[in-house]
Amino acid sequence: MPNIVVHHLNNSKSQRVLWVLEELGLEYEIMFYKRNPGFAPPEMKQVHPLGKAPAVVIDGVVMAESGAIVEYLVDRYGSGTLAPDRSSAHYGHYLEMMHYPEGSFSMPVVFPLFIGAFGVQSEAFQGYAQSQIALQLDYVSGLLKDRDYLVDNRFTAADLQITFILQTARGLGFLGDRPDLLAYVGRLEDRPAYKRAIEKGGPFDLSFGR
Ligand SMILES: N[C@@H](CCC(=O)N[C@@H](CS)C(=O)NCC(=O)O)C(=O)O
Repeated sequence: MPNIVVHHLNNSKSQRVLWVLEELGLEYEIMFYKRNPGFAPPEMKQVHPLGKAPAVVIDGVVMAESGAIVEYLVDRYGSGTLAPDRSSAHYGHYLEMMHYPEGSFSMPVVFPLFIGAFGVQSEAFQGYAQSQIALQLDYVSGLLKDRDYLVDNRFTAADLQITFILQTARGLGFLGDRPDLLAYVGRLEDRPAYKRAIEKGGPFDLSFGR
């Protein structure tokens, strides 16, 4: 069994790591950090120079970037679960979907948070942000048109990886007219491993005071 320590910030992407560890049935220790008020506390820089969550120490090696951490854990300890076989036709799509949430999808979804936090007044930028969020949400809806899960129509780590961004979009009120995406997130949140990860990680709230 590997020795795994998860440096976990409340209401953050480190929730993904707790969830994948629960899906894989691995043991781990959690070090808890609290947002201060919105940002990570400075002690997180003692774990990784970026000071962001998640940071995970696996057998003494520090890793950041939730996508890389999830992919590594699934590759190493998944025994063929949570990902298609590398030789399968689905593997390329799986990799794309593993990287898409933190790549193209996450930036527009956080625009409204920055607009609010820093009082950005530009109507042109606000319009751009709205259009880019709609573009990404339409894309995800299209991917799920005839299926319940993103890859090979079965639950994989790609669904786990995209959940946080969709939960953020939901919290910001962007899924109100998108029953397909609400149902998809609901399906993922129903997983026993997701629920265990929430119990262990502590209160999880992406409603942004709405
Ligand atoms: N792409 C990184 C994002 C890391 C990141 O920005 N984490 C946020 C929490 S979701 C954070 O630590 N924010 C606090 C801060 O920026 O001080 C990942 O997926 O791990």
